Amino acid sequence: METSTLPKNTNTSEDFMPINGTDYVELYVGNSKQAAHYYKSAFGFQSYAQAGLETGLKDRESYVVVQDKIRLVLTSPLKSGTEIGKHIDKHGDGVKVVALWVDDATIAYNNAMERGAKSYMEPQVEEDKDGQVVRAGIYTYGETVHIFVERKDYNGTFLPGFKKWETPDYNPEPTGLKFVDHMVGNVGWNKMNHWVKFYEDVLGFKNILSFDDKDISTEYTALMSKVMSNGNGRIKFPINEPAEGQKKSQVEEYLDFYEDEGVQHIAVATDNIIQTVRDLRSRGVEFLRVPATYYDAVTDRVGKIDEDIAPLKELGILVDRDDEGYLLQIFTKPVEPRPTMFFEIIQRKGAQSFGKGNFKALFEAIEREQELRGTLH
Ligand code: TYF
Ligand code: FE
Repeated sequence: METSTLPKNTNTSEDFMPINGTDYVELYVGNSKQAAHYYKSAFGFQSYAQAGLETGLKDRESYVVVQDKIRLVLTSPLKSGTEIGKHIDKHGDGVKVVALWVDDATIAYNNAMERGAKSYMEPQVEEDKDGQVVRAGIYTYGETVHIFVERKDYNGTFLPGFKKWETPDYNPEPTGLKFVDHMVGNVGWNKMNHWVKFYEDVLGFKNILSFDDKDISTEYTALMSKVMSNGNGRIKFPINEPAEGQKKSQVEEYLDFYEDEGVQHIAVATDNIIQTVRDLRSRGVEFLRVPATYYDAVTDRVGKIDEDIAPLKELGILVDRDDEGYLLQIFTKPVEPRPTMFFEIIQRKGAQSFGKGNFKALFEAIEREQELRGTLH
């Protein structure tokens, strides 16, 4: 059963962990230079910052790309035997850091630690001629971490230690991606409630929506999901766990290939999904497809919407409605060789939900991909 309580406390004093938004997302990848090129050419990110040999680092090279409020950091090791290299060997390319923008990173860290968090990085002050940043980090599911970033008075490029990354000869146009809407974690069998409690206890999040295996099951596979939100609703983290079905759940497939719990998808918002998806497709981004028959019933299911159905059908964009409005969404295929992380493109027109009405068609589309790779048994 779907249950819903939207968060009411917008930054009240009872919110012991006020968060302003997602600061950045860092992926550990095999080749950060080429990954940055991919996120520029395929997704329309812009060159922003760089750190590595030229800035005095000996063990890693990072490229930062930006599109509106979204900052992606792509990091690779410069030698063998590093934590970054081990992370890539075990998981393939994937999200290491989901960084949260806070007013006081030390207080955020101390609060989280008092409430039972496991430390990743004690508060450290980072400084250059453009000001100061304080960062501190805690572990979440798998080897994934949250880093609190306090950048009150910082005027430099990204973080102290980074220099501007300028590419005068190659700057593809943006594709209309605006901000991170939500990021989903896949966790182990029967571990969803453990991580729900972690976000409640340690970060003061609330469970705003729940989906059980009856909501999210097809003829073959199933999963369960609970959406956690911080007080002001700017951070939303659905947590998925696999459920028993006739065949292997997509969450179980992820856990097998990532060899751990981790980030399953990054949902990014646009305010013109038709244009964004057309653009992304023309640059080689591959999306999941639902059958054309999905669109036969769409108007009956969601009622009148601003968009014509024809371009939605042409591009494979999904639509769903809730009490507050409707949303449009579409999912990429995994963006690395392992069937692990993917992106969602989402446009909200009032709806604050996650597309429950699309789950069946979406999960059947995922199953067709699993079937093609021979992992649906
Ligand atoms: O974030 C969500 O809940 C939606 C639906 O494996 C979804 O995007 C849920 C699970 C999943 C893929 C998409
Ligand atoms: Fe999503």
